Amino acid sequence: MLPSKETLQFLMPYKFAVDELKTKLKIIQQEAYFSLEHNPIEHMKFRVKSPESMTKKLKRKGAAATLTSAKNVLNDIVGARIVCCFEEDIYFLRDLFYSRPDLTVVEEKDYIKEPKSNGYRSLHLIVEVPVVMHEKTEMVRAEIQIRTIAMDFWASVEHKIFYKYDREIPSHLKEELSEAASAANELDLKMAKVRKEIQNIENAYDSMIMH
Ligand code: 0O2
Repeated sequence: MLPSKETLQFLMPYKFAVDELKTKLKIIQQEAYFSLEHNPIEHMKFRVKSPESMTKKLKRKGAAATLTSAKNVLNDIVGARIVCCFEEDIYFLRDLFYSRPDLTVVEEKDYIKEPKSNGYRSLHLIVEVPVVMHEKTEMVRAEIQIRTIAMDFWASVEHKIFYKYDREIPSHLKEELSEAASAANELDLKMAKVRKEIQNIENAYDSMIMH
């Protein structure tokens, strides 16, 4: 069924918030590249939650399936996913979000320091982005998920399995996923080590040139 005019109007500020976030992240990415000579963002994805997904999530949370309750209850109508190569990049970006005057971080969930029991790892920030429109400025909430490529690989596969089994993953698959989460974590640690070594070589080379 096509969304009603009311729904389309409701979604407008959320679509603008995606545009705002895209621009901010492009600036963050390019500025970081010039100052660090390293791009902290491997790739990004943005989405506005579909009305069907909003209804499902509201029902799951025991809230009324109305636009007003969607606005009040859901923090992730706007979603951004930032995928980085290294865990260090995640915290670099996190700190940048806190320091920006053009958005406000209102909540942080660090599933990297404290992974979920199934092995899920990711850093979630809920931010408020001002969207200036014709008649008013609306503070639009968005959920920003920041993760490494390894964390993203794991989460994407787990997400597919989760929905395939209608949220009831069989126990043998849960175990496999838990092992895969540990392997993904090890890969992140190994990559951090490799990066450190490369940085040490680069620093040694730079100081040789200086002398
Ligand atoms: P979907 O289908 O991805 O949209 P709260 O903010 O506390 O009111 P919420 O939104 O459940 O409740 O918070 P949380 O824990 O921050 O989860 C938000 C999103 O993170 C989820 O959105 C998923 O995208 C992702 N996520 C959280 N836990 C897991 C997990 O165990 N596995 C995977 N693959 N992703 C996870 P949705 O709306 O639940 O799902």
